[in-house]
Amino acid sequence: MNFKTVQTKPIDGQKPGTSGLRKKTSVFRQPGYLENFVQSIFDGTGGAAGKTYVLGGDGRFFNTDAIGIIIRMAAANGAARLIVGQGGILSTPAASNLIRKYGTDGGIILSASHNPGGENGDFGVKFNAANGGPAPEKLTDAIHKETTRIAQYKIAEDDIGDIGKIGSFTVGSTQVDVVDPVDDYEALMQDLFDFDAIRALFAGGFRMCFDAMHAVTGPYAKRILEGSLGASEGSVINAVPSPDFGGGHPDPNPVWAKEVVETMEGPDAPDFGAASDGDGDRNMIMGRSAFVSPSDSLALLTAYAHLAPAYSGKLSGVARSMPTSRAVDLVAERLGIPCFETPTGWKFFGNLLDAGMATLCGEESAGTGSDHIREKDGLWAVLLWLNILARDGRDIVQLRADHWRSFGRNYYSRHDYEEIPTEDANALMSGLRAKLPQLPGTTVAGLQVSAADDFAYLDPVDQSLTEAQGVRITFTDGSRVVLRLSGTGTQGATLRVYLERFVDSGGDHAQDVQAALAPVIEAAEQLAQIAKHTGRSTADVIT
Ligand code: VG1
Ligand code: CO
Repeated sequence: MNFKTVQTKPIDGQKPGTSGLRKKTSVFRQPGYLENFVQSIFDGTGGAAGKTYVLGGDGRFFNTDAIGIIIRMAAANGAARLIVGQGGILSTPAASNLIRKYGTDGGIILSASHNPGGENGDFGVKFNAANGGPAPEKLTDAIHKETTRIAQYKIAEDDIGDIGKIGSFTVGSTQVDVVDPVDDYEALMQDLFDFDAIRALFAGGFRMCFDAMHAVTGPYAKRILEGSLGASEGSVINAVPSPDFGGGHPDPNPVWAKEVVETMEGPDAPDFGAASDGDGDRNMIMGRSAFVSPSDSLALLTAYAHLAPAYSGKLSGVARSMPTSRAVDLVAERLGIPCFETPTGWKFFGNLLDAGMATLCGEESAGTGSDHIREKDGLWAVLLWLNILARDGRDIVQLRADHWRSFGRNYYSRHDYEEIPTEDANALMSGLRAKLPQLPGTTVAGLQVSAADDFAYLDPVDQSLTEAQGVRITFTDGSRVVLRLSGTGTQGATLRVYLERFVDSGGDHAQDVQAALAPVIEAAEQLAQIAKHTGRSTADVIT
């Protein structure tokens, strides 16, 4: 095997965002672009020599080529061993599990998650650390620093073995083990959940529809739901990963996961509906004609997690991202466990999970997970739901109604304004930030502001401070508006407006969500002048 050192120059903009480096696929395919970033990952984390990494991706366009490049680079940099998903496929949660199970030094996951794939879509690369979780800011900063001073990268010149076949080959002195992407993940799920109870549920005629959205969870869901648990054949739809996700947008929300939504709203709908995203770390949950908001799902899972063997009597605490509704806070309070509020992005849960301070974590964007790995996990959430439904016996819609009756309901919605010129988005945010100190006590759209700040997070484990994580404005009736700019987009800026209104346990919980939120939506508009700054009167995506 011949190795070569290639001279290169820093490329601007290789700064990881909320979850890894995401760019247009065409950008990643520019000569040296991927190579520069991968070499910077190695250099920013103490070098690859003697290390073991997990490697896989969500199967989107350029996945296989990129895996080949990374294998040849890891070998040239002296890595001892690589564990690669067969065909280059690994869901994000499966990769996190492999890193932990085999005690590797980390992993490289190729995905732009919910962003569309294909030649004209997006591509992404993220580095996960030895705990299986997304690199914390300290590491992503170190990697970024390397991208600004890189002068050369190393790569093997010759062809390598076939990653389409399970087995092993070597590249120089690096051993490459190609593994089944599902096996270890399924074994972990069997440890956590009551598979017998779920099997009995399906055997009793329970029906579900799981939309894999032509993305990575297809093989996992087929094997586990239809194979091991006995869901009827065809319960998993769009199960074959395709390089462009069937031309779709693999974002599991009611706007993009249309097929399962139509099934769940149609005649003779199954009992339970779900969907997952591009890399398998998110979940959408539905009952018959009922979308369960991710924030409510987190609250309900926390309330009923004791029905699953792994979590019975084991909840040390919960954590949610700041924009996620405060429904879970109410459950934590009743359970007498702490509830942590973190910035958006799974990397902020890592320390809490490692320290045993939180057991369940969740985000409004449909990411839910636990201390079983260090990533959010779409299929895990579906299995926990199935476990709960199997053991509780109630229909999911009934269970949620009972929950609202007991705890009150946090009406919740997110309004996204996409591809806004970056200057306009920045002007909106800085205008809003400037007036925060004057807001408390004032009345906007009939709502009185009780507090207004720009969220800063002091990590209780390592005392690191992360600032400017989103503006939050709370009103005296418990309503709340949060505004922040997305850190995963690849074109212009995306403004996310998070809206929440609480109606307590005595109230009526049957209102239409947008109607219930109307005063909060109006307050957000008046406070942030969204129409003026963006030139748009409504959001592009409402979830
Ligand atoms: C979005 C979500 C955030 C999530 C992140 C990565 O980030 O809002 O909750 O952690 O995507 O998820 P942003 O910065 O665009 O709001 V994934 O499944 O795309 O890796
Ligand atoms: Co994802």
